[in-house]
Amino acid sequence: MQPRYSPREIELKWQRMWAEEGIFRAEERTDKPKYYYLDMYPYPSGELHMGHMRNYIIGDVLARYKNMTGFNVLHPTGWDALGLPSELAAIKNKMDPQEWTLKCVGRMKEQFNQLGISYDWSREINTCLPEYYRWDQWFFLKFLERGLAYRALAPVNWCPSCETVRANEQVIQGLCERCETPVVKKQLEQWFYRITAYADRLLRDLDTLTEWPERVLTMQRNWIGRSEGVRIRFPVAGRSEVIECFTTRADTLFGATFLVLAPEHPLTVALAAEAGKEAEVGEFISRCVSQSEIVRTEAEAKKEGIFLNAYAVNPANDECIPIWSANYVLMEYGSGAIMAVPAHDQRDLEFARQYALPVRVVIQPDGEELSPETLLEGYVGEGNMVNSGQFNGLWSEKGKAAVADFLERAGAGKREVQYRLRDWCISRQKYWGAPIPVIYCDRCGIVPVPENELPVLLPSSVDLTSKGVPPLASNPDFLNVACPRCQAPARREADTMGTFVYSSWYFLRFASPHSTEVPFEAGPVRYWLPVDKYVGGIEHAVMHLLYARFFTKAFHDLGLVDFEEPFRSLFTQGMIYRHGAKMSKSKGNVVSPDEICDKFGADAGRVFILFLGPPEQDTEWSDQGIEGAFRFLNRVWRLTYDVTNSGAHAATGGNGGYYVPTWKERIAQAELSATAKELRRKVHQTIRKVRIDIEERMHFNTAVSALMELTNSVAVVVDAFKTEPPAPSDALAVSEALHSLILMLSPFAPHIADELWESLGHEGSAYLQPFPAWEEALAAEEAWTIVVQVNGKLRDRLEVPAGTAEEVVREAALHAPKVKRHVEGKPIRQVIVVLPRLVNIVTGGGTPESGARPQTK
Ligand code: ANZ
Ligand code: ZN
Repeated sequence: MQPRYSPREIELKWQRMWAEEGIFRAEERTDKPKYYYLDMYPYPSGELHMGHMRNYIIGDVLARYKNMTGFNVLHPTGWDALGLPSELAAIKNKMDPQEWTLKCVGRMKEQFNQLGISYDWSREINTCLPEYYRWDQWFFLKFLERGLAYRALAPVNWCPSCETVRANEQVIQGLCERCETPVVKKQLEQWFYRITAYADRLLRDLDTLTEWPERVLTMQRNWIGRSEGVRIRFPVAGRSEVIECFTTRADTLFGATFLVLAPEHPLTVALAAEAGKEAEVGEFISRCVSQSEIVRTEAEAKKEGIFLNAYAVNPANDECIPIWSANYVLMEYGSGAIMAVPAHDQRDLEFARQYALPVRVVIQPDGEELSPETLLEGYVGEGNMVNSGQFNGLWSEKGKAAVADFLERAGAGKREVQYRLRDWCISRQKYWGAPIPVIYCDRCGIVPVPENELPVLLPSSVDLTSKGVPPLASNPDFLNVACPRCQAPARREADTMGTFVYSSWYFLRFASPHSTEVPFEAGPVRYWLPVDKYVGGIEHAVMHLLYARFFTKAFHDLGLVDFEEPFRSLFTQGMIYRHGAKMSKSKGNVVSPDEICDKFGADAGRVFILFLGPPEQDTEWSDQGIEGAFRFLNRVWRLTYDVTNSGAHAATGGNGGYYVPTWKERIAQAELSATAKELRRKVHQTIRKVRIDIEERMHFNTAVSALMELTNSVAVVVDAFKTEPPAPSDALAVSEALHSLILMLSPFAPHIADELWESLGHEGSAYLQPFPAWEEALAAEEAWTIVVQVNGKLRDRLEVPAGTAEEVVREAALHAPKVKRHVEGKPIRQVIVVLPRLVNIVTGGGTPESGARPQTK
């Protein structure tokens, strides 16, 4: 063994070895429980920095640890290669997206290997390959058959100067990022997945996800946004139309002082026409339509509206109330119209004040008098119904049901459940995606591409910056096709699918990544799925994680899988900051893994990044910290070297050092010295701590510090050997300590662990060894048995951990029940503590023993 630790050499050696032996290759087997660990697969951006790497290192430690603790581990990865990020990067780098992607994949794979990530590369997947995306097209056809895919008009961002659709990411403060022209909304026919059909199940099953962060569950609940309410019918005075309003507050019906239509509501234009206000209203509508939904619904947003010169009839009291149109009502939610109750809704109140509309209090809180004239904030709480006819005096919660019953009986309303969740628009007017497999025929309409003609290949010669049409429409060879039904000339759909489609099922593909007949095979899926632990950024809390859950449920209903939730346990890791900003290329504060690996080695980089803090928290990079991690590994190296190569003390056998290869059998029988006993205790305590830290909390940082402490403890014992030859039991204890240390180090710093494992005379990777287990009896602190006397007479015995402080023992003795009985009511004169054996309590009160000296033996 070399006296000096040179990471690069050994890291390359072991990486080669792992690959040759295929030790990370997963196979279905029944002799062990399976463990499917997955980190969110990356999109091939070209370079990974240490901020990204944290995620993959966290996962790698866990996957390696699970393998060493007896699980059959699946730890795969692949490339989220299709979609806008890759297309934009390719354009920026003036490369063909395919070429660009494959180049990035090669580079990033190198980076993962360089850091020793234990991926099973035999299962690598890449979404931009037809063998993968043909299944996205196949699912589309299945969804279409079942009514889960449909086409509808939806707005896109349109740049009039580029004559092309811009993604949200390409619109900066309302301007096209390429030419800085203001972007407008344009209605296009697009494809949707009907995720709303699953809203209830997606919501309900959140309750079964007990190993998901509460924060993510809450975000999904809010995103789905279930509301129970009533759809109330308001006839338009003097016309045949009826305006339906969805409300969650039927109890406030008598407080409705006006109605508001969304600008896009069909009646807005119709009523404006009758009022002779077309021009004014038209202008108002186009102004609102260009505002984004987010801007329109923000609490602080400026409210803007227009009176439509018409009235509606309140079905509860036949009152006629004015009809307005305003920007803060959205066409996409509820019915696109609301009854406005300014006294009890903040936005309605602001609007009412702005346009001098009446305010009527109908809910009166207990012990407080609301006045419509002075009200500054809508009162949204519960209270007694007032100004509400036959409902007066009802408590608002009861009133909701009573008004709903009344409306349903009168045929003027119906109870309804609304969701915030919208259907998922999968169409992108972009090149780099899977073509949506439908054909438009003038005679037959929308014709699905027959299954046996999949995949619809993405053509390679396409004008990425085509004007007026989506890029694929610029390629006539792609676009023009014979109708599969009537053979007449027809056109292919030129839109492609968005990025989130591919990532909605990739975790299933890893079970049988090379299947050509099916997207995934039932047997392997039954064996591996669901994913046992899924790790990724909190930014995926809603869209990706909701879409993946939706696909899984839809697949369940298609009979493709027999479970409904894909990810049993979810972990969201924090981000790395440097110089106060999130580590990112655009901020210029990235640290590259190459830099770290060249200087300190991958293992030091791994240990350091884990040491930065609990993985769920954001944390600050430290340039000095990495040196600390490197020093630690050097210490472990040096220690192993000292133990195995110190020829001077060959007395105990082994390969010329203190290291005893057969320690396991021998230590059980050995008479242990105090030093050996103490070291063993430290070893078993460390094993316990490391295991619990990893399993219960994924707190790798505290696990690493426990390993550092253990290293110090072993070093103290070994240093003493330099002056005095070790007692046999001490050498055995050192052997145990060193073996345990190196095996425990293996998930964190796998290369050095393997090298040192080899230096201890073993063959193969430490990864293939069982992770050390602790014995509770050996980990337990030694106990002191303390005799408690009262006035010299034995009254009780206490068991306390060895080393307990004098004050603690004293208090424990005074509070022991048997002791209390004898001191009750008497003043305590003195308490004498003689550690580790005895406490004598001397009481006053003239008993004969008072003041007696304790008998110490
Ligand atoms: C009358 C009312 C009185 C309301 C009151 C609230 C308080 P959630 O809980 O999010 O479902 N609303 C309905 N459709 C809307 C739309 N298209 N655009 C903007 N706002 C809309 O909210 C339901 C409430 O949001 C509904 O109940 C309605 O206002 C408003 F004291 O109706 B409410
Ligand atoms: Zn046809």
